[in-house]
Amino acid sequence: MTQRILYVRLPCNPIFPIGVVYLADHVHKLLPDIEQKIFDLGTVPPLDFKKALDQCIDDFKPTLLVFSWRDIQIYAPVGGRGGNPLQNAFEFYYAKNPLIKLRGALGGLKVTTSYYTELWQNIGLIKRGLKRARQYNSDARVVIGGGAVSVFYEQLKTQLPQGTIVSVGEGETLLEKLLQGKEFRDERCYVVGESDPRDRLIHEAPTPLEKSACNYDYISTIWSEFDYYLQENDFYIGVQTKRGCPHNCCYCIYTVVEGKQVRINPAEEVVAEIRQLYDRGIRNFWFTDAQFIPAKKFIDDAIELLEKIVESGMTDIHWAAYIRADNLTPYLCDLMVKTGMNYFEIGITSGSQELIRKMRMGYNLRNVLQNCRDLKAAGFNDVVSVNYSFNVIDETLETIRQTIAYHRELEAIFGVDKVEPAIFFIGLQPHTLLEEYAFKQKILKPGYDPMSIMPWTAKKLLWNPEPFGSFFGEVCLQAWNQNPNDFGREVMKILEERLGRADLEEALTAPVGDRVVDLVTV
Ligand code: B12
Ligand code: SF4
Repeated sequence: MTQRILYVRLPCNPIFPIGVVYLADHVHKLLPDIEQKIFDLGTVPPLDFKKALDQCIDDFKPTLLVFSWRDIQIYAPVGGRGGNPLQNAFEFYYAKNPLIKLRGALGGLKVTTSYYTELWQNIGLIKRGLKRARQYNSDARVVIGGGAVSVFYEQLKTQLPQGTIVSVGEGETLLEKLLQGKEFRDERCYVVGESDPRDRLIHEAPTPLEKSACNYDYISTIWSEFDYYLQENDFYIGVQTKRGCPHNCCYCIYTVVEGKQVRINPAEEVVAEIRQLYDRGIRNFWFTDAQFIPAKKFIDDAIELLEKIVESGMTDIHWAAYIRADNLTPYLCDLMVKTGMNYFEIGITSGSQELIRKMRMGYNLRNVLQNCRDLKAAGFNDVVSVNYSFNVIDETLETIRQTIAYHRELEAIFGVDKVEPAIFFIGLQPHTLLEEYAFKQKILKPGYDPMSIMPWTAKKLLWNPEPFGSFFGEVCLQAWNQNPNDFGREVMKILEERLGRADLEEALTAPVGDRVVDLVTV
């Protein structure tokens, strides 16, 4: 049977569907005769989802449905679609005023309802799509993957149609084997109804893959809504420059989803991909790597890429990425500024070196400061988002004071208005060290449902344990009350007013002899 592949990107806030684009590109390079189509529900109004999907299937009559599901945790603790989910949750859990508590409960109910509605809606679309495709091809199959599936692959098994192939992490080699009729079960996947996911499936290493520039001429022939993302000037189109992260930060699942082995895409291929988008008018790019410079030994690769961008003459582009700011050199800083980096996120989590060690984040805060100074000296004058997650593990009043000292130093370097403190609370994710820690501490029981956002589970997953949980709850409520439009800075201000600020030197020094807490055995 000649395969006809329909890629359906499930509804999602408009964000460039780089995952399905790369999959379709890979399949085309390998098996150019296969017919493919990309259908992006991110560009369809919600009321039309079913109708549009039916229409697409009727027209294309796929034999293989590739569903890509990017986000499930849209309620994560930053401003989200249904109001501010973090604020709702904190009002409900920590407010003393019953009216505010009620407001939090109602807001939380709204978020919960839209979360479950979206979940059921997406499962419904998968089932519906398969049923419809089988009207034309009785052997039609469905395979699902994407960021959300990678995180929650174990929980989804009870909800999907029998025979669905559930994929974890990158999907290129799985599709390749599937289409070539080879055994594919050795890839990071399982088949619903046939077997349970293997134990620690997500920890298996992905099959290595040499990535070449995506062929956007081809993509534009199989994706009629491609232009949607080219029209708006403020879209940051995804370009991947590498896969994998070697670190072990206790709360992070990226390193597991992408694997610890860093695989660099050849610089000339990345630039060739940017060039194609550039020629279509795109000027903003997001390097979608888990980390753009995952470790010191990848500095040269970043330099090579940025030098090639300079050589390419694309001087009016902008780019953004997650940056581990401990891995910069003055020359790299110059290149970053020269090639148009105009936004970056540093997830330092805490300004206390002691906590950085305990969370196994493996970097030196003193180096981060020095590198930020180099970046400023190189002429960086845009916004840095600094992600802080308080109360992850072993937070004390002293470590909070140290974080304030650290933050003030970043402000001194970049300017108060340029440093955006993004206050996150960790949304606990499966397969992380923090999850194991929560089991050991008896905060969670094995078998809990990480997809549940019922209040009693959500309170544990929205990681803010006592003895400091209520304190942070109270501070955040005060910040929303006083200055909702500048929440992050207000939190820092209140913390400093209440607790004061440590000496910077104290923040930068982990006590001598302090052992790295073994998260799993404590
Ligand atoms: C870069 C990134 C961002 C950037 C995106 C910038 C941009 N313009 O593209 C920014 C910072 C904006 C962002 C925002 C958010 N993100 Co984000 N992001 C990522 C990150 C690090 C990489 C995603 C990516 O593009 N990778 C590169 C592409 C090529 O890979 P991919 O899309 O995953 O596709 C591959 C595989 O998934 C697979 N695949 C995909 N579909 C399918 C289908 C089939 C059938 C198969 C077999 C395989 C397959 O093959 C593809 C090619 O290899 C991931 C974590 C990670 N390391 O994966 C989180 C991640 C995708 N984000 C996540 C979330 C939740 C969000 C937010 C909703 C957070 C929030 N609460 O606000 C927002 C909102 C995004 C939106 N829709 O508006 C979650 C999604 C899962 C979940 N927890 O629900 C992830 C997995 C992080 C996590 N651990 O939780 N994000
Ligand atoms: S460096 Fe970033 S991507 Fe890598 S494990 Fe730590 S938090 Fe995750």
